[in-house]
Order: sequence, then C-alpha cells, then structure tokens
Amino acid sequence: MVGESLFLQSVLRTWGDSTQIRKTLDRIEFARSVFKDQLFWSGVSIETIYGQLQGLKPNQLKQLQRLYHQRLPGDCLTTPEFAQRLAAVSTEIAQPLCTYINRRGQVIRVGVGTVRQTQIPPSELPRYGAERLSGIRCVATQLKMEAPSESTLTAMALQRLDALVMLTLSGGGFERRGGGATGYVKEAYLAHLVPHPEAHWTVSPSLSLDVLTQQDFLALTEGLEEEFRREFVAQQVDVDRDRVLLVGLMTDRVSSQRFQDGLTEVTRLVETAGGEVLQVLRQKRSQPHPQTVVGEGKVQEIALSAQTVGANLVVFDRDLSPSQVRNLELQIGIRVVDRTEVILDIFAQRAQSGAGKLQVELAQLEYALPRLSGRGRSMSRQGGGIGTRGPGETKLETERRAIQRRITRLQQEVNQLQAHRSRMRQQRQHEEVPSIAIVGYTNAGKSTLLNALTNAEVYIADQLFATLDPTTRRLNVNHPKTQEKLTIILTDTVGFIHDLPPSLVDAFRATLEEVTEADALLHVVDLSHPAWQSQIRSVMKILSEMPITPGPALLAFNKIDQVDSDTLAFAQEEFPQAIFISAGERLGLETLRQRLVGLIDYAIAPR
Ligand SMILES: Nc1nc2c(ncn2[C@@H]2O[C@H](COP(=O)(O)OP(=O)(O)OP(=O)(O)O)[C@@H](O)[C@H]2O)c(=O)[nH]1
Ligand SMILES: [Mg+2]
Repeated sequence: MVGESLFLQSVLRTWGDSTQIRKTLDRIEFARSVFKDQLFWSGVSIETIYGQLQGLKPNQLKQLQRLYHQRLPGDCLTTPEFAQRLAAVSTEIAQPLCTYINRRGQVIRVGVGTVRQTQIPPSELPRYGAERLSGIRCVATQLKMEAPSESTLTAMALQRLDALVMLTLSGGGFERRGGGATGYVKEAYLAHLVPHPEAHWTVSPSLSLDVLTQQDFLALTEGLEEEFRREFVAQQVDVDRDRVLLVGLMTDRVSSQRFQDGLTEVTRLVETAGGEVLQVLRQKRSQPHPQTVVGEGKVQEIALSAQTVGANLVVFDRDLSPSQVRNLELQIGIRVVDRTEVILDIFAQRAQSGAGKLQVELAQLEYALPRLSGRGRSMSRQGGGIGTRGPGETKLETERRAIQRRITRLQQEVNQLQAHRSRMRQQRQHEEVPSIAIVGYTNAGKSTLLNALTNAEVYIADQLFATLDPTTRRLNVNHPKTQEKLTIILTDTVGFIHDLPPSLVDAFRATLEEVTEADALLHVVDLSHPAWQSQIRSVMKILSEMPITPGPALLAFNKIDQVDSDTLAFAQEEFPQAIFISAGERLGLETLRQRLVGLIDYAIAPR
C-alpha cells in the first residue's frame, strides 16, 4: 500500500498497545489484499470478455476467448502473430479490441471497446504507485487511422501501464495456410509514460509492425522504472510527511470567499496533521456528485495529478460518505480521506491526558465503524465467487462487532468521566467560586489569554487545535466597585471549527460540558483572521446546538496588534459591547479583568 494514511497511523497511535485492535486492522487489510488477488486472477481462469458484447456471435466470442490462450515472450511488446490475430478478430467483429498482458507474457484481460472502456481499475492492478509501472501492458486495436487519442493515453496513465501498443487495421487480411493470420495490421503506435512533470507520456510516429516488434520491451520498462524510482525518491524528501493532493468542491451553497477560506483552513489542518499540500484542484458543481463528489473527468485529473506530483494521499475539503471514499479510491488508486479524518488525526496527535485519549479513540471508532462495514459489503459484492462471499462478510461482521463492543465500553468510560467532572464542578459551585469558560475558534488565542491572565503554562502554538484538554486556573481580581477580593475560575477548552464533526461533538461531550456548565463565557475572536466574521458565526452556531444553553458571553477581539485601523473601527461599530485586546502583547488586559467581574455580577445576579 502506498503510504499509510494519516488516519490509520493515528488510530494505531491512539490505540497504542491495544494489540487486539491492531490485529483486527491487520486482518482487515489482509482480507482486502487477498480479495484483490482473487479478483485479479479470476479474470485469467474464467476467461471473461470485458466490454460491449452485445450482438457478438458464439463463434466470435470463442475467438476472443482464444486470445487468453496466447502466451507472449517476456522481452517483446508483442509478436507479429499475436498482433495479426488480434487485428483479425477486431476486423471480423468491426470493433476496437484491447488485450492486457502481464510481465510473464500472459493475457490477463480481453475487452471489446476502447482502452478507456476496458481499463482495469487501479485497485485491481497487481501493483500500483507513482514509483513504478503496473506491470501490465496493453495491445489494442482501433478503427480510426490515427495516433492514439488523448482519452486512450489518459487511460494508459491511470493504469500506469508498462506500454501501450495501438494497431490500426488494414481492412482486410487472410489466414495463412500453415496457420496464423496476416495482413490485418496497417500500422502501429507505441506509447508509454515518461517521468516528466509536464508531459505525462510520449507516442511514437506510426511504425511498421516489424519495427515495433523489434523494440526491446525489457530495456524500455527497466529504463523507465529506474527513472520513475529516481524521480520518486527525489520527491520524497521527507518520508514521514504525507504528500497531499487537496480537492475542493465549490457548490452553489457557498460564496467563493467562503470556499477559498475553507480551502485555506483545510490546508492548515493538513499541515498541522503533519502533511504537505502539494497541489490544490478545484471544481465548481451545483451539487456534489452522489458517487464521486466531483465529476468523472475531475476524478481522472485527480488520479493523473496525484501521479505527477507523487502524492500519497488525497484530501477533500468536505465530508465524504463511506461509499464515496470507496468509489474514489477505486478510481484514483491511493488513499482518499475527508476533512473529518484530518481533524481526528490532529486530535489523536494532540491527546495527552487519559481523558483526551479516551475521547479521541471513541471519536475515531465512531467514525470508522460505518466505513468498515461498508467496505465489507462492497468486497463481497465484487468478489461474488464461491468461497469468497460468505466467509469474507462473516469475518468483517465479527470485526465490526468487536469494534462496536469497544465503542460501548468507551462510551461508558466517557459517561464516568462526565460524572466525575460534574462532581468537581458541583464542588466548586459549592464553594461558590464563579466560573468562566474561554471559548472561541481554534487558534484565536484562548490559551495565550489564559496564560497572560493567570500565569498558567498552557501549550500555545500557531496550529489548529493546540489545546485538547481543558485547563482550569484561578484568577484573582479586585472588584472595581467594592474593592473586595474576588476569585474567578477560568477554563480554557478545545477550540471550535466550522462544521465540527458530529463524532467529535459526541465523544468530547465531557470536555464540552465545561462550557455549558460555566456561569459565563468569554468568546475570544482572532480579529486579524480574514474570516473572523464567519468564525464568530460558527462558534455561535456550535454553542446554540449544545444541549444546555451556556451562560451570557462577553466577546473579546484578540490580536489587535495585527489589525489595521479600518477593521478595528468596523468591528467596534458592529460590536459596541465587545472588548479589544492583545493577549500576546498584553494590551487591554486590565479592562478585561474588570469586564469579567461585571460579567460574573450579571451572570449570577438573582433574577
Ligand atoms: N499577534 C498576536 N498573536 C497572538 C495573540 N494571541 C495569541 N497569538 C498567537 O496565536 C496563536 C494561537 O494561540 P493559542 O493561544 O494557542 O490559540 P488557542 O485559541 O488556544 O488555539 P487552540 O488551542 O488551537 O484552539 C499562537 O501562535 C499565539 O502566539 C495576539 O494577541 N497577537
Ligand atoms: Mg489553546
């Protein structure tokens, strides 16, 4: 498999020594690979003819099946006999034909139709990856008298074929008396991939069959693979970093600004998760394609670009259904993940405390479960052979139940955690210490502010989701009116993000309760962020969806040291009640302390 996904890595990281689950995952991967092999070889043994077979006579089908019996030498692209035989059958049925041949010279697939129509999905190829060729070559015929078309060459690139031989037909020919066909091939073209960033492939001028068959196939593929490997190694400067192709879909529902902000955010998420975005591909559609999110042409473009830039992971800027992931992976040939998976990965890397790890594992399993069973179903559907359908599904069903049991156990643990936190809060309430939760979009500066106000030592970073576990500190202030000493409990919590994944909200309910149970909220906004307004809306939306309505909130615009005067004036006009600070530069903190006291007075005043 080309590079382990962010997600799988992080699942393993969080599960750590949970060897049972690790074994489960290994078994799933194994089952998957076995299926792949069986699918692949079943094409050889049962002599399936792929493509458009309507109207073919039994005798013609037999001729097509006989192509499977031909064996080619390993060191030439094709023999003249094989090429003529293929052209003869193609002439007889008046259709283009494709044969796919492995390095041992066995014909592994015969298809009626163009290369595009008969292509092998990447997931069924014996090997696949930017660093090598798939080990399969295609010898095909076409009815037109011209060089192979763009769509043919694209199909060649998508399958990473060793080479493509395209034969044009003379229109006639005859059977030799001693056996064998002749005269059917007019001319031949040879095409293959090249390791070049702009040109994907090269195509020869038209050649005679003799010249073509004298080409040294072994030297060609060995030379190419050597170059691909060198190119691939040069690209993999840092093997630990995922090399990501980011795909954004802009639907009618979002403005182009919102779309762009979303892409920028996913890019930062990928970077925070330890990946590198090599290229961004965009598509505009009125709504997502139900099967593949983006259109067919775009899927091909993704597959080609992933090869060109040497990506090992495709990330979408939105959530994908399990079947969409499956369809995309089948066609693209490398792992596809959605935005939620990237966020889960970051959470997994950040989780420090036992409670944090527990909640992350729960979120990941809840996310993974439907995807696991979906994969099981698809495998049994594809397999369809004796001995594959039943056991495969049963086995996955067993794995699924094991994971379901673990989810149930984790949920119980989160419930216990929730109860424990609630007891601690009750104790604080008993002491009558008022509490304020610091909330806000991720990276707004919440932890910086808590540190500045209370000399806490919370981890701060210019990263998304730097904080995962809530930190609680006491803030001592003098009441501005009575001069009485007053203590307020300040809690820093996990940051919000727009479209917070539901599995996270559920898993993090114990942490999020810190927010709903506080007497009041301090909502920190990064005013220097271009999307600060939509970030405020996202935070408000998440708060409004919480089961218990949180207390009153004070809006604090942070990072004013980085803000131009127009933006500042605009925000002051729009939000006259808000306070403007810089936690980093410690500006406006004294005013903030006083406003916090006012907020508490207001929140706990008897009404
Ligand atoms: N220029 C400037 N940078 C700031 C200010 N406050 C915080 N930052 C920077 O903003 C980044 C994020 O700060 P954090 O305090 O980690 O933000 P957070 O809201 O806790 O973020 P998460 O925990 O990831 O949700 C860090 O690089 C801080 O140094 C400020 O007032 N001015
Ligand atoms: Mg933080």
